[in-house]
Amino acid sequence: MDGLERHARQVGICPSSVMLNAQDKTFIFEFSARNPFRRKEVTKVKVAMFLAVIFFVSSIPAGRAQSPRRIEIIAKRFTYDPDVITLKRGEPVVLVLHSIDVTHGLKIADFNINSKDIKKGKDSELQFSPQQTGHYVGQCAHFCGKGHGDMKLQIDVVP
Ligand SMILES: [Cu+2]
Repeated sequence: MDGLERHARQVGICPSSVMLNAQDKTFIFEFSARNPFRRKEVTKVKVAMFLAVIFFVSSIPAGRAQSPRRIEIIAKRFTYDPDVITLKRGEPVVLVLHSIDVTHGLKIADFNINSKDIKKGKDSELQFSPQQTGHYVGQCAHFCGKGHGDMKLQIDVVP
């Protein structure tokens, strides 16, 4: 290889550990004059830390990709705000419903959602993942007054 590997052989590090540590020249030179047993211990710790950092960094984007999109919706007599939402097919979402007057609900039969318990002042989370494109209608599922039957949420699922 180069002077680094020759130096490593002189101080008794096997070629495979040189490969793992070749990018950290300062490390090998820093410990070359010290007790070889201690050097090997530190080498293992360094390699483990290096792999742990790689694992941690590579796991960050995956974690973000899987967390569902949150959509805040206000429920009040006799409407949802917004009352039209657009979702992507296959995308996991969480509808975060928040009532500002009385208890409401939300039923979306096509997505197996039926909540009768959207209470005033409390966030209610409904999670699902639409599997087919199309136009769907959710409806209030908790009687809330004379306009209850007209309290609807339109859901457009696009490719
Ligand atoms: Cu209602």
